Parts: sequence; C-alpha cells; structure tokens
Amino acid sequence: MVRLTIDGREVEVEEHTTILDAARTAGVNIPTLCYLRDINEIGSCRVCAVEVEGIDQLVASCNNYVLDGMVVRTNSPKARAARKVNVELLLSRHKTACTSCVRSGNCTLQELANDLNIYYLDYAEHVPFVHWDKTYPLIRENHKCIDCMRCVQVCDKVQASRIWDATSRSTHRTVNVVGGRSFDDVDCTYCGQCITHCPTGALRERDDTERVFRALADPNVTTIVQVAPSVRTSWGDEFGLGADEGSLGRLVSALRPMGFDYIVNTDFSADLTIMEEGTELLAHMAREGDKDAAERLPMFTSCCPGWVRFVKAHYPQLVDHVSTSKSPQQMFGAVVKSYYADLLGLDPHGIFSVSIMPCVAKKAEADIECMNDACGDPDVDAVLTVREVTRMIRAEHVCVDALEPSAFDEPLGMGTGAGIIFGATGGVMEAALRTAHHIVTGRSPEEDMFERVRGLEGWKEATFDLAGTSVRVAVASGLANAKRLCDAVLAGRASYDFVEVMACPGGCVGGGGQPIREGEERAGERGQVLYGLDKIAQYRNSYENPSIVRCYEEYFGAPMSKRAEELLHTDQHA
Ligand code: HC0
Ligand code: SF4
Repeated sequence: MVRLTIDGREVEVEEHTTILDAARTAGVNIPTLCYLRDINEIGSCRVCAVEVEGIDQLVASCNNYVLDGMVVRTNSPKARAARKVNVELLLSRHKTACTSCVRSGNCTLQELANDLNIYYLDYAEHVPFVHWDKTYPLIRENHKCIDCMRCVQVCDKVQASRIWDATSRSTHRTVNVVGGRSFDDVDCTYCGQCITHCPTGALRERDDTERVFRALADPNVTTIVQVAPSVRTSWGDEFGLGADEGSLGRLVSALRPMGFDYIVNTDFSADLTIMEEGTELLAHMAREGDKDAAERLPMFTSCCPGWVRFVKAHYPQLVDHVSTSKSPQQMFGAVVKSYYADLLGLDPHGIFSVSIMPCVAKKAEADIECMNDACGDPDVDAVLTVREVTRMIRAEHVCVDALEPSAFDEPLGMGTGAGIIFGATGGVMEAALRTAHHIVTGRSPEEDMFERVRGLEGWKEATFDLAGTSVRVAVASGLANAKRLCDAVLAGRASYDFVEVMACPGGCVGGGGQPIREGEERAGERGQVLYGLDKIAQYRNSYENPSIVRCYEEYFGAPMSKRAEELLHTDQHA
C-alpha cells in the first residue's frame, strides 16, 4: 500500500494507482478532459495537472502513479492557474459557438470553461475549417475538435477500426480521417462510439429531425414510428426519469402529441427476426453438419448494422455466413409498408416510417438502396437516435413529467421478453435459442436455461443441448472482440454453430446513439433493466407472441416462406 496526502487528506491506496484515482478514493474530484479510463490515459490536455510538493513542474494526474509520502495539491493557485491557461489555449483552437452546438449543456469543455471562470478569450481564435459532407450519418466538425485523441483511441482499441488519426504536427495538428483520406475511402462502421466518447460537439450524428418534423406537419402523410428495445432504458436519462417500463409508456405518451399517427414496438419485429433467424439457423446447422468441426463455419447474426458493415469490410469471406434475415428495424419497415398498410387500409406510398434507435449505423442501414422491398419506397424513411428524439420532445415543449404512461398501437405494439432482451449483448442469442429449442423439441425451454450468454464480457461462449444436438454458440460485443473471434474462427482455433455480434460494447444499451454521459458507461445497468422486464413479460418467447402468430397466419404463411424471403430477408452482399 502507498500512503500520501491529497489536499490535506491522508489517503492509502494500492501501488500503481494513479493520482487521479487516489484523489477520487479520497472524495477529491480532479477535472479531466482527454482522459478515458483504460482507453486514453495520455495526459495531453493537462487539465488534470496537479501540484506535487518537491516537483517544480505540474504533474498530469491521470497517468502518473502515487508514491509513498507524496503531498498533492489538486487545486492550488498554481494548479488552477495552469488549468485555466490550458483550457484557454484549447479554446483558441476551438470554434466556440455554444448556442448552435448540439452538445451545449452536455459538453465537458463548456463545463470546464464555466467552472474556471473563463469569460474572456485572451488568445486569438485560430480555427482551421475542414469541409465535411453533411449527408454522412456521422459528422465531424473539426472546428470543435480539441485533439484529445479520445475518438482515435476508442475507434482503434475498442472498435478495431482506425478511422481517425492525428494529422499534421505541432500547432497545425488536428484529428481527422486517417492518412488524410476521404471518409468515403475508409471503412467506418458508423457505430458512433467516437461520438459518445467525444467530450465536445466535434462529432455527432446527421440530424434527421427536420425531415421528421416536415412529415409530421404534412396532412397527406401518415407517420408510423417504431421504438427499439433498448430505448426504454435510456431516453429518460435526458429528462431525469428512471429507466423502467413506466418510462417507455411515457415515451409513447410524449410521441402522441407530437403528431405520430401510429406508435409501434420494435420488440414485435425483433420477435419476427427470431422466427426467421431461428429457422435459418436450423437450416444452416443441417447444411454444415457433415463437415469437420474445423471446417464448419458458424452462422452470424445480422441485426447490428455496425457489425454487418465491419464484416463486409474486413472479412468478406464470412459474409455468406451472416444471416440473411433483415434487422428488426428493417423488417418492421417492410411490414409497415405491406401487412400493416393493408390492415390500416393505407396506400404504402403515403406512409412515412420512422424509427427511434440507440444507434447511428441504423441511419446507414435504412439508406441502403435495396431496403425498399415493400413498395419500392425506402422501408424506413428516417432514423432518429435517442438524442435526436429527446431534442424533438424538447422542441415540442412536451412536459414529460406530467404524462401518464400509455400503450403502443396494436397489433404491432406487442412484443415478448425475447424481443426486449435484443437490446443487451447476448439477448439475440438467447431469444433465438429459446425459439430454436421450441422448433426442435416442440416444448418451451425451461425458464432462463440459456442465461449463460448474458453479461458484459466481450467474448462469451457456451454449448447447449437441443434434443440431443449440441449447439455451440458465442457472443461478442465491441468490434475489437468481434475481430479476435473472427480471426480465431478462420484460423480454426474456435468453432461454433451460431455467433451473435453487436458492434457496441454491451450491445444496443451501449449504442452510439444513446444519451451521452461523461465518464459513465451505462450499458450494464441498462441491460439489467431489460432482463428484469423480460422476467415479468406476459410472453417470454417469440413464437408465443399472438401478433406474430397472427401475422404469419394472415400474411407470411411461415418463416422463410416466399413472401417472407422477399420482404424479410436480404442479400448481405448488397
Ligand atoms: Fe435491434 Fe438494437 S440493433 S437490438 O436487432 O435494442 O430489436 O433493428 O432496434 O435498441 O439499435 C432490435 C434492430 C434494435 C436497439 C439497436 C436494440
Ligand atoms: Fe470508428 Fe465507430 Fe466512430 Fe466509425 S463510428 S469512426 S468505426 S468509432
């Protein structure tokens, strides 16, 4: 153990503890800006600099370790003055335009400048302007970048993607697309992890709210909005509401006065995905059954568009093994403009289909040209991240605190526990196994018999027995974990029948379109909420969903029928 004094308090911590962590143990909060635990501990912004007795220079507390007998002052006049100058220098290279910035009110730089009483900018602003095409789902505004390197490190270390890098040197240094390339020439997955880990407004999603507002105001358009499983755990964060089912009901109630004509539940189409994908899995296993384990390649899930973009870019030899089932978002879009339009007696060309997703890559998925199977128009017309929809709710002056929860529109408001857990890593796998078990044995699975695939571990594996056939499964979240898994599979070091991959760590609950909370990773907590809701759901298995049963009876016939193939499946090479 090491004993030291921080701001007059005696502290005892383990060796190899940073000064920053030791201070937090003692209840002393040192401000940080570029720091991201385990990902970016480079001490470059100098905001966390502290004074250490006996050392002339200030010391970055995020990457320097405690020593026995150290005396640290975190907010001495010298430390505070240096911190202020450092932030002022950062502001000299930052376009300070808070009134028109998407992160205003939730920006670490803004908060620091306020806390340090920076009211006048003493250093002339010199901000290089870098053009960015605003039609990309992901937008970089370099005039707000402070070169903290967080996006570079998250993209590289967590998402194995290396899209960003520092370009140029010294005073001309800036972060941009690696190697000075065009964004079109790199393989960004649009996972959005760089956005949720950016401390300023330098990275954001494309804003699609105006298109949705226009559709809502058009009397000739019927607007139908679907809400993704994990949104219920997170949208309330933006309004200080708890992440429970009540808050989902409140979201439905908030969307109604905004003018959405029909509000439906992506859990329904998550169940539909399971019916299709579970059937596909059994066909895949029968097909691959004859091969040696080393030659057998697993079927991979396809519901995460970040992962699908990643596998296409980095593992083209695996694309044939990605399920052809569309994601729940896209299945819902196709159902809305076919079966649902029929049920409602509407012309599908007059429908504007919106989805609310915790995801940026969903915008790119909806933009794929061939995703127009229902009527030739896009199956999904606009995708809103959780952040965008909460901005719309604010813009509409909806008072969420005063709303009574209300229900989705039926029949497409009905989802099961299996659909709900899609939002957490392992959830798609567990949902698919529950249905595969039912198809193979004719019986419902025992409660929670597949719970070994739950949890935040980045690469999980398990083997289950389905009526005498052993099914070897794996679950990965975070693309660096997916990369390790794909490499192991291709090298014959790992062998599975079915693999779920979610691009974002923890799954959609940790998605790149979720509310941003500096220094907080909320995926674990949100996932627990989803598993809790699954436990109390009226139906827990996709095949029990009465609306799914009805939809097959009235429209699709059976999973992987000709009509299902046309509307609910896609060519993953497209
Ligand atoms: Fe998915 Fe997701 S990616 S799991 O398949 O939750 O359902 O499409 O909506 O939320 O984004 C499903 C699809 C979502 C979320 C996301 C989740
Ligand atoms: Fe990297 Fe994901 Fe950001 Fe693209 S969206 S740059 S893949 S972190």
